[in-house]
Amino acid sequence: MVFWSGMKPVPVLLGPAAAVVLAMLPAPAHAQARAKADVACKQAAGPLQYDCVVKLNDARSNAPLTGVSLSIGADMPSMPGMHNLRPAKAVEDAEKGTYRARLVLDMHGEWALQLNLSGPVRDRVVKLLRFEGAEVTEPKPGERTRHRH
Ligand SMILES: [Cu+2]
Repeated sequence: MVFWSGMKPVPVLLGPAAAVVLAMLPAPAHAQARAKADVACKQAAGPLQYDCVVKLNDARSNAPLTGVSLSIGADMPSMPGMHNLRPAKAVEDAEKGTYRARLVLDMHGEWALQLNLSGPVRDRVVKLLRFEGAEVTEPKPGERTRHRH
């Protein structure tokens, strides 16, 4: 059996006892996320303005997360660092666990929205969305988008 540690393969001999111990190790950090998020965006007044509704729920109990301070940053995975927008502050809605924010992008295409939660729940959830005019869709896994200015 070979474990990959960075770029170097590390051979490890495993008996049945070791396999049991490995199964009991904590899950990777992303599996411990406290929040899960649903994001739906609609084009607003301008062609690059989008009004987004974010629903935050507890990852385990599924209960709506209220009283969270939520800011939404955005970057383009196909051009990292070039379209880093100033995070937008979301406003909590009367409906529990629902937050609203207006995003002003600087071009259409695929964006990674970073939902930064602070206050009672601290977490960061990243959501990929493709913004093409009035169409806002979730990119399919492995799908690549052209990046054209
Ligand atoms: Cu670009």
